[in-house]
Amino acid sequence: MKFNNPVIKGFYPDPSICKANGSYYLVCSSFQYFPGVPLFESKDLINWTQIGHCLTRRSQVQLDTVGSSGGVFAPTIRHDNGRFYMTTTNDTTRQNFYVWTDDIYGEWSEPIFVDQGGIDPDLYFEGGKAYFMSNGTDDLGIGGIVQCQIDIETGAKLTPSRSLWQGTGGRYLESPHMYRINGQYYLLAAEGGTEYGHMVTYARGESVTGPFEPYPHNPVLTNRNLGGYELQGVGHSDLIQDDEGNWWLFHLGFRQIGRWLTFHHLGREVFLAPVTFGEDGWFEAGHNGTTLTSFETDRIPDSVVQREKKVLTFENTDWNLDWCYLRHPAPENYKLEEGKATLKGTAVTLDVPASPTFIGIRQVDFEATIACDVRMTNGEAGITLYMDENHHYDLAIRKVEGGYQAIERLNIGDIKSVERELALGAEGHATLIIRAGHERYSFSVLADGKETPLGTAQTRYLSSEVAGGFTGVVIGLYACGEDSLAEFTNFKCEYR
Ligand code: 6LW
Repeated sequence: MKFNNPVIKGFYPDPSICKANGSYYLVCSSFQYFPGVPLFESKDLINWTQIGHCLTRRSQVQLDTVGSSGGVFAPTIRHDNGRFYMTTTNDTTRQNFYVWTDDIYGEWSEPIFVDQGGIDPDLYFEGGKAYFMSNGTDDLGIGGIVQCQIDIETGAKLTPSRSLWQGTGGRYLESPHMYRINGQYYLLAAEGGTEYGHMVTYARGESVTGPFEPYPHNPVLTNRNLGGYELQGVGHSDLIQDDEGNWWLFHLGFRQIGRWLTFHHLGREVFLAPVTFGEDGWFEAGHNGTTLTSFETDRIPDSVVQREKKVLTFENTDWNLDWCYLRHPAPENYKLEEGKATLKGTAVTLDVPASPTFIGIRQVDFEATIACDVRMTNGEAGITLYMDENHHYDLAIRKVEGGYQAIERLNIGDIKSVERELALGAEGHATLIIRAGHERYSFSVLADGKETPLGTAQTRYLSSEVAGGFTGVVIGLYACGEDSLAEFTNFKCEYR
């Protein structure tokens, strides 16, 4: 069959994967968004269904004071002795912790903290022992991929933290994962930073504690050499063996807005590349060490068809799975029903790193038409294309003296500009429409049976290259203003 990359589209960075009970499970970073750490299931490695989140309670992760792109960093998911573990970092508090569950469809435990610094924690289980890896600095002050052995019940360190491997010289050595394959230990990592120089590297050794010998042809996977190629930033990965014995790398990457346009605003997404082991025990990945936008493979049967949900509505999405909040929401401000969202605004606006009344769904592809009916009273309510508090485009209705108006507002760093105001008269009611393309969004309003274009804005100003950070555009429904109340109905996001 032929599969297309990404296999999970939109802002789902830093994938980690494990296999258990005949299924594959995958988790991603979530930063300031709540619930934290989206969790997916697949039977065939190609089609992924979100089944939950690992961090669903405030007691598991505290996001109130988390800045944009702070909070929940790269997770690792593992299955050992019937139990699932997910370990991650709250980068804002600089704490590494893990949670566990015996029921993948159920709730996860309270956090168990590990006193080892750095980011991108990893767990490796062997012979009743649990090893904990992360990037950072060890107890002797040596940097690299750092390891200690822990008591998996309590998180207590059983051995000092020791630096295992310093990588191949790329900046930001991170994303460690340990595996035992054919009697050898493989230590996978990423280097180069999560931008255009990103890459996957690895080393192997005879013992779980090292020493480790680097693969002679590192990086094993990168797209940093591919100029004019849509897919960039390939790195941060996890290895998995399928039931037929084939190996694969799940990794992050991003899609530029155009071949020669080095901007990406949809966030870092999940990609899949085949892995092949040689007789010498070293493995290669992708196509000549790069990831392609599609792969022909006989490893997956032709009967597997890659599905894509092209139309998303209130009715066919799940408030608890597909939608997310900025930090911890105040539940009393949200009434989420089948076919309708009623949002009560507060004084918190979209322009501060706090929790405005906002519920969002990731923009997962470039070309889309997004529409929603909004009926509101006071304040302001509408749709925002949200990258962070300083980079968002808002299409909204607001109350003004004598009536209501529709507005298009651009927020790009220090520039905050209402580009167009359209008088709506005495009713705070209209259909808001956003048409998304690779390079531009266009905004219009349908009121009294007449569609009026308000303006357009370039996608690049919401990109990671402009905004910085680690997230991607989320389509948010929001209300702000202390006595504002807004009803959203007929939401539709249709991808082309
Ligand atoms: C993550 C690090 C990375 O922790 O970006 O691409 C950081 N890799 O491994 C934030 O996602």
